[in-house]
Amino acid sequence: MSVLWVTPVTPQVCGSLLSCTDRVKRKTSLSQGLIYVVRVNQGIAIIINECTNLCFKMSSAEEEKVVVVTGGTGLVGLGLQHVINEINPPNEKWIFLSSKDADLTNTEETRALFKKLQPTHVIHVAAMVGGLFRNMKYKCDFFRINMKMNDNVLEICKELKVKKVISFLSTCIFPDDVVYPLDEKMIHDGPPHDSNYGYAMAKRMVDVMNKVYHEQYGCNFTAVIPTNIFGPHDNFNLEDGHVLPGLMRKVHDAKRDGTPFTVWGSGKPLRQFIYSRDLARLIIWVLQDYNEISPIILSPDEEDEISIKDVAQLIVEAFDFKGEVLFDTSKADGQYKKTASNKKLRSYQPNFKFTPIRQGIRETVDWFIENYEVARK
Ligand code: NAP
Ligand code: GFB
Repeated sequence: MSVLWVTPVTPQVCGSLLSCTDRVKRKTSLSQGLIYVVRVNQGIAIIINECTNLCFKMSSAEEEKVVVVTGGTGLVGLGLQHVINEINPPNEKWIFLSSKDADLTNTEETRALFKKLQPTHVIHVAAMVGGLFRNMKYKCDFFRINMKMNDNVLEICKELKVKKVISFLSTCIFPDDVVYPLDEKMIHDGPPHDSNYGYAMAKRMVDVMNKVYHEQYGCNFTAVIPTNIFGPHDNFNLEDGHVLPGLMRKVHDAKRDGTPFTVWGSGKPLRQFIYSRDLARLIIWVLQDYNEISPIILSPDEEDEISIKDVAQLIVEAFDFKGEVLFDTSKADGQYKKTASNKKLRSYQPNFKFTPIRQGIRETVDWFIENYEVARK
């Protein structure tokens, strides 16, 4: 049984098509649009309306996919859970792991767990992660812990003949002294920014491992390279977390305490931010349809790059904060910019619509206010 066809249609055409078929297999809403899955003869037809511009192929007769997500309880992992719960793809069992299931730096624990789960596909999200200030403080831990986790997961996936592994890199791993924008070919063209040297070098080795596992064993191991990610379930700890959750935490507390809101650094550095739920939808597409060993940058367009000062202003507006905004220039600015080109992604997904940053920030602030007591802080 196979997918007969996938076609974007206007809502009107969608309506009339559906009125003449009673074999609606499932209706799935995906934040920006509706997807109808209908059965036609021996196959499955997917009708999507033009809002989403992203389609998911589903097949019914194939062997069930067992997709294991390491790091399933963090910012990215919970973003994936959110979208998978929305889509609920047939014939796919998704298992989201945390460090409580196994410490991935421990080879035997990792092997025992993966042997028990028997994944057909692995999305290796887990890592020791942190913002600028944590990276600067624990360079050796970031290198050693991430090297161990990545080596264990890829070697055990090779042993178990896992069909596909997607690992996570980051745009901060690229060389610091380059001509922007960054593209996938530039990963090893010089040292990364010193602030995240340990993390960056461990992540670069994942790209090396994907290549050598493919050449020696034919493994289908690839990687994605997201820019700075944000969204619900982020780490709002001021020392360890990234800039957006850090700023949200500080505005929240400043509003509560009637104190000024302090942005660290000059506010001049530039960043591209991808919303965790957009990233999740792209990861699902990579799992299904991206068939290269070479990595792919997952980033909004270059023109969406924004300064720390301007993004702080969006957060001030989202909280309706009226207090004083200060800049503490005694704090590091880190890398001035890491402008990434998403040309490769756009060659595959020309119409993918990213959530506007103002809307993503609004949804994340609403989530943080509602979950302040339980959020990671
Ligand atoms: P996160 O929120 O810190 O989540 C990390 C996840 O990894 C958690 O589920 C954690 O489990 C798990 N984990 C950590 N240490 C582990 C260990 N020793 N054994 C097993 N599991 C372990 O991280 P994130 O922001 O979602 O990042 C996800 C991936 O994206 C990482 O590979 C990161 O390098 C990459 N990335 C992140 C960003 C960003 O801006 N956040 C940007 C680019 C790339 P527990 O919940 O049990 O602790
Ligand atoms: O997200 P972030 O910590 O890391 O952003 P990077 C740092 C930038 O935000 C710096 C400014 O320019 C900081 O001066 N900033 C302002 C703040 N206020 C705050 C705040 O309250 N908290 C934080 N954290 N920053 C990381 C890499 O680089 O990017 C990681 O170190 C990872 O390894 C991550 O790759 C995606 O964007 O500079």
